[in-house]
Amino acid sequence: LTEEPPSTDLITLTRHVLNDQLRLGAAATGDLTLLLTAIQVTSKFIATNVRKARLINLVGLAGETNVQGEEQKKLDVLSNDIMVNALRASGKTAVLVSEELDNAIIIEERYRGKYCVVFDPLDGSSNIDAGVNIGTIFGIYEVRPDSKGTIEDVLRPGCEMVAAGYTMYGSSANLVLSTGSGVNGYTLDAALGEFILTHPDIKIPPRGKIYSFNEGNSMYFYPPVTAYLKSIKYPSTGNPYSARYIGSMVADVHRTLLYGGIFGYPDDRKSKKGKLRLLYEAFPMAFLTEQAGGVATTGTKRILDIVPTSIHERCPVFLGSKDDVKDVMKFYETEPIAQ
Ligand code: P6P
Repeated sequence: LTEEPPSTDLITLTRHVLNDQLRLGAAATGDLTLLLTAIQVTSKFIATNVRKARLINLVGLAGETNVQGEEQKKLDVLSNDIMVNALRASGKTAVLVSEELDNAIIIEERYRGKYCVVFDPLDGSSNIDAGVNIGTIFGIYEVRPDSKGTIEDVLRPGCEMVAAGYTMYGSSANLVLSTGSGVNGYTLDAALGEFILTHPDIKIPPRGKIYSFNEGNSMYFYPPVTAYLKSIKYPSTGNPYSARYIGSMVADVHRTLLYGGIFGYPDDRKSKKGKLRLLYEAFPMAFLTEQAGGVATTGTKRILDIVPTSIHERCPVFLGSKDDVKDVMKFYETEPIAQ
């Protein structure tokens, strides 16, 4: 087999984002480009630690000490520290919200920039011992005009985000990003230390053949969800859907973006508001889903239109192929919602 000559025109994430900036013309200050570069560095750093963890079981509980007697940090705590430090040092952020921190961080004057980053530094980390793909999820707001950065800058609907993305740590590191004009996927070339454009302009098929729900919660589901699942498992015509559920949101959403179908974590009698977090799980994934031509709803309301009242609130999530998600919404119109 003749080796393909190496491409001499690699499109790295940095180059791709710079092209975005040039497309925006003079209005772009380059601040978002530099912020995304900082996020890229955190993803590479976290990817290294995840890989190491799989080798030397770094994932011990916080508080234990390792053989060197060093304070051992849980991987998600370590990932949080990596992100907070890099985002602050970038000089481009004003407010940070992390799944790992009870309160928002308001960046001090000296390092303050104009962006607010909400993030889950290592979502699904409970799965890491099983070698399941886990990931970092992030969303970016620009501070409101004349604001120096307060909590109100992140208690805004997800439709006001300027960018969102995730990095999935698996056999390779995949960074999927939208800055508001479509979705692109990049794969880390560890040898180069660069994220290379491998999935340009990701589009979700209008309908898929996969549903992704934790059916272990079936006894708690409300009627619209029970009726919807019955309709795709026992269809009056055609074949039933396939079930795929990894239990790691980044992995389940990544498959849904690429293959289509529907991912759902509904509210139910056990989780009255659902389980997934609005600000740094539902909003970024809904932003990406819509940018890829899909739909993201609570069942009755567009997720990106929700106005958060607190930084860690939860919300029900159905997202994926537009025809599949619209099917769920029809059941919310016809079935009694909750009792
Ligand atoms: P369940 C992981 O703990 C997580 O936050 C998401 O990544 C994932 O989608 C969900 O929870 C899985 O929850 O209840 O199905 O185990």
